[in-house]
Amino acid sequence: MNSLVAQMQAVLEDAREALAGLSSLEELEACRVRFLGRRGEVTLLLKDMGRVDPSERREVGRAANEVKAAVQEAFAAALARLERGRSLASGLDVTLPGRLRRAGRTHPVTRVMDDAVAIFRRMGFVVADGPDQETVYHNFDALNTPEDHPSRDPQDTFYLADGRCLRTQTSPVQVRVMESRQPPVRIVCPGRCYRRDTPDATHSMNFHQIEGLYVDRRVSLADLKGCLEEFARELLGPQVQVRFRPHFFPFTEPSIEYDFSCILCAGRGCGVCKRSGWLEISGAGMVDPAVFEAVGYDPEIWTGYAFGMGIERIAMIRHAIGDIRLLYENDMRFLAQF
Ligand code: 2U9
Repeated sequence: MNSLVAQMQAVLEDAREALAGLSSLEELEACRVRFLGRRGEVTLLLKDMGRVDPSERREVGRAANEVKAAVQEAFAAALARLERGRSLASGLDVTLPGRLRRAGRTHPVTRVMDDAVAIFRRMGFVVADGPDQETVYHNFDALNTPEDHPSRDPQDTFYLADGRCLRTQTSPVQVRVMESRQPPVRIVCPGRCYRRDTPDATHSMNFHQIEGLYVDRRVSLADLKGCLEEFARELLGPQVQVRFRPHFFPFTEPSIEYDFSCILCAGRGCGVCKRSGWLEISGAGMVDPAVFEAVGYDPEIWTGYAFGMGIERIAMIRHAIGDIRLLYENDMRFLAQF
């Protein structure tokens, strides 16, 4: 056997032996320099190829390249062994299969709220915020709610020890904005509300509302209808109709309740709209002059409309959810559907 090939095989044996005893990546690097570096043992032997007799060069060259490849392979195996050992020592086994991470989703109530806010913002409304713990004045008195109105009853409203209450609607936010700002005002107030209701399929003690208020000169009921129609079509589709029915609220006069045509059966009648073709959404009306007086706006000059809607109710309609409590149980099997 050519002596150069024999020398290379000896170097290969040396390299395998040296690699087997390694315990760190630093030692591996030193070993690499020793065998495969610019002046390494394998490199220098390959440089000797020039001195091989031309008749043997082809054969010797092939053998030398095989030895070089074997040395490089031994290095790769040693590197893999050291890296695996290092990750195991740190408690991390990089060879284990990855864990599937389920992506989070936006809660259906948050989605309706975000969509509603986006639509009203496009229509020129500005978002206003206020405290969940309210004075009785802002929650009831300023909204023209009579002293003996049933909504004030401790059976219906949560009162705090200091005489304040948890807001039963987001209207007090609008009272606060009017107290601090002159018209024109065009705001929406999204947020949590609290009522002492016994929980069932359609009631929760803690729910979400968005209310709107527009105050300017010569605001009319027709403006209110246009606003709610635009909102309904943006939220549920261009085919949706809106209808008004007369109602009574202490803070609006005249007051109305409004319905959207059923999006599931296109008004033909189905289980969700209870065969009526209409979905009862909520209430609205022209701001009562007594409310303007309470906040210091002259009711001879200023007119306005206000509306409110329950967010859970819209989420339930949108997804045909039959029980409001499903929205609060945080059951992943339910939430993962949205
Ligand atoms: C001011 C003046 C008037 C807001 C209004 C309603 C009608 C209404 C319901 C929404 C779903 C209650 O939670 S719910 O059941 N709200 O029907 N809200 S008018 O009227 C206002 C608000 C602020 C200063």
